[in-house]
Amino acid sequence: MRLLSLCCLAFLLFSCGGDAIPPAPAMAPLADLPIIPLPFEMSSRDGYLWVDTDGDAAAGNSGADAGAMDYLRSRDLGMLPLATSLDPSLTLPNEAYLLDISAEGITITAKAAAGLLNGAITLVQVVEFSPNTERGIFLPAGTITDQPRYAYRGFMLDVARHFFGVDTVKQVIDRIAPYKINHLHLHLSDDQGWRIEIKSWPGLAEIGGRFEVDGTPGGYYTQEDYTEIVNYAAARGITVVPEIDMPGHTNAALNAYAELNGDGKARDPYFGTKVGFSTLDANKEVTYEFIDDVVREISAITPGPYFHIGGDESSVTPHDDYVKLIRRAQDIVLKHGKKSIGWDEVAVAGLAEGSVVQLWNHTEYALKAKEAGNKVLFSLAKRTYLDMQYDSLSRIGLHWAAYIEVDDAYNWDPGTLVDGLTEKDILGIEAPLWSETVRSLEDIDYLVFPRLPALAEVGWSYQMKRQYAPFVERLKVHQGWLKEQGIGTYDSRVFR
Ligand code: TNX
Repeated sequence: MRLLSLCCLAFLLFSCGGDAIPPAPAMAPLADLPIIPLPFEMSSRDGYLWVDTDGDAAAGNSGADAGAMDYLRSRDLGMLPLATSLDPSLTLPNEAYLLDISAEGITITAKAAAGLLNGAITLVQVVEFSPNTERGIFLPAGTITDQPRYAYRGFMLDVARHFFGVDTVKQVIDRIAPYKINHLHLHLSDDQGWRIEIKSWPGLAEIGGRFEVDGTPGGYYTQEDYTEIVNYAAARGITVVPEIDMPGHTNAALNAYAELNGDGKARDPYFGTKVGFSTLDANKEVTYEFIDDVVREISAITPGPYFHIGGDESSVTPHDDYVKLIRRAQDIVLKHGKKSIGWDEVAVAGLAEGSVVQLWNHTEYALKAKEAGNKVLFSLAKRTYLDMQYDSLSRIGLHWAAYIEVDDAYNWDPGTLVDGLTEKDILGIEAPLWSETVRSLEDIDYLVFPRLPALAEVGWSYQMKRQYAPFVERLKVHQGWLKEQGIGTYDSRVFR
């Protein structure tokens, strides 16, 4: 080590004309850093990179990918000496990357921009868990080669039961991006509220958005607000998936427009938390004009490929009406250039090939979906529902599906959950946060952390690589990091 330091010293004195590289403090090898989600491969080398945090911020990274650099800057790490290189000929997924750290600097290589950004996201953790002293940052040398098991790792925020404004959503995005969550599903409408401006049906937001659970004031996103969220998410590697739930979970729309009701009478606002009592009328043409306008306006401001049509718990919709409405809704989605996603009940209607069935409750629908040429997105309530309590003492949350502790969230394999589904039938996993009991960012933090990092690893890391006990050791370090960032993560029993 000493010899190495002397060499570095000599090199730097010679090449940079003066600034001596300080000797490294005690530091862990790269491969021992507690990165979450666990990368595919990490290898350590002797030596280290010293980054002078007082130095010229842009000195080392001219020409590095703008997206990766913007992400690093958003985490106050714009001074890192990063070089990036894109190699479209690599036979790797777009999200894969190779991150190399040596005494000379940091390089990230990937096939596509998404991979460079993932490399930058990992780099932030490497820096966080390496010595950061008044003499600068010291990073252990080595290489990380990484790629995701599943293309879709999602988080869902229910902004309908309780509304969360743009600033809160941005803070949520900043919290989930470090775990390589790449889809943010926004549940934009439900019985209690309609949360997005539709210019051709202004009453949806203005009337349907007035309240939330318990009758407290609600709110909605203007289309400009929504675009702001979409862009903020995109800069952090996250694609927004908008959901308009139908034909059930529609009381807010039925409150705003009398003509959407079978009997032509407007419904009262709903402040409770029951499900399964509202429905659009599948036999009125105005229903499809409404769906067409809503899907068209939202699709026009959604760069991502998906539109989520809900389809869950439509208990008061007759079966034939349900099938008819879901089929026509997905034709409308296709017409506006998107792929549909639906909660698992939509499998009975038979979605078009290439659509996605989000499995939350009925595993028997997985094979039906596969037969129709749909991919499956795993959100099984008893593993992935972040609105479930940790245990009976949790201060908020529900428990109809299960109590979910960190080990329950971590110890399952999407690949073996349903007989007959193979790896290529699975799009990925998503962790939903329903907000019946969730009223603030503090509440969000309490339920999301530390379970989201566990689920993120289920979605990103290969099954053969991950093991529970070492994961908990890494998670302990993250628990401290989350707290340092002011994130109100829950003190799980797995840390005791
Ligand atoms: C079931 S999951 C629902 C939601 C509730 C949630 C509460 C699903 C597709 N429907 O309407 O908010 O349970 O956990």
